[in-house]
Amino acid sequence: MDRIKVTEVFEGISMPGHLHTQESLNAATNFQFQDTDVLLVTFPKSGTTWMQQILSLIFNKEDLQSIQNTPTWTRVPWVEHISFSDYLPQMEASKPRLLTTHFPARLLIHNLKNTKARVVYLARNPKDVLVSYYHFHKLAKFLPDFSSFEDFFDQFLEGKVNFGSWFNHIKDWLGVQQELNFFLITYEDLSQDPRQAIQNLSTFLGQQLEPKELENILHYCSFSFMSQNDLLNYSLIPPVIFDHSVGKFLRKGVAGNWKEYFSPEQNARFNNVYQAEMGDLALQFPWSLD
Ligand code: PPS
Repeated sequence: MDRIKVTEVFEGISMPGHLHTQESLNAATNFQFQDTDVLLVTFPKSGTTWMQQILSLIFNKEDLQSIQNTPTWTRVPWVEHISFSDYLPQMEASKPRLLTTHFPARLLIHNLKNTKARVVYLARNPKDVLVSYYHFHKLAKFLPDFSSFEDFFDQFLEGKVNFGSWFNHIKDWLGVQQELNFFLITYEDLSQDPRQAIQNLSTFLGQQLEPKELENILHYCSFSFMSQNDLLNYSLIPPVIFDHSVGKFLRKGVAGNWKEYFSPEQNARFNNVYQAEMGDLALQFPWSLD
């Protein structure tokens, strides 16, 4: 498979060359956002696919059948991916354009800050991000191999994995939120009270949901529905890209799975780094580090 083991480095950030080229990355930094756009921002493994599905459902609430035949990555594509230019023309017909990025704010802010584009930042407990990312490295053949969980743990904490430091990513975006039409939501909000979280999100998006519409959205974005649907669970991705014999993209779908992986020593080390990096910012997140 073309470029499967290539890593692109762009503006100091490593990314899989299977999905990105210097050309696609440059194009993303020059992308012209529109006032009607909705941009989903995540660090990898924060629940991107879940939120892509939710955004798509909210904006197609009157005709949920129409979106069941296409995968999430074509409905809410990444602006930095090679394939983005293929999806863009078909998106122009329907507004708003629903977009995704893993980029840090510093690469997009110049084209975002003078628009009214809605930015939805989805964050997840970084301990769960780490565990999910570790498993994804086994599944995705376009990511580097790690010898052990301990090895991956160290690289993640040092910000040496693809897309760099989780801490830098979240601080970068929270640092510019006042300049943007910005909404912060967490994986934990969605897990604990999906009804309330989706209602709050819909209000930010200017979308009124009827009770029946909300019920349908809750059903179609549930882990049980998504993990059984081949267009949503990535099972149709060829084995040369995803080694389906070692795991699933929709793996566990819960908050707190890190507790089964972190040793007491790793946990203490992570907490120290977390406090040093996040400081007072830590107060605004609903996840537990215990
Ligand atoms: S990626 O590769 O960055 O796009 O991955 P991403 O979609 O951000 O993250 C994958 C994790 O999100 C979980 N997920 C869900 N959890 C709960 N409910 C739903 N509907 C859902 N959809 C995806 C998925 O299982 C991955 O988390 P883990 O912890 O590995 O299970």
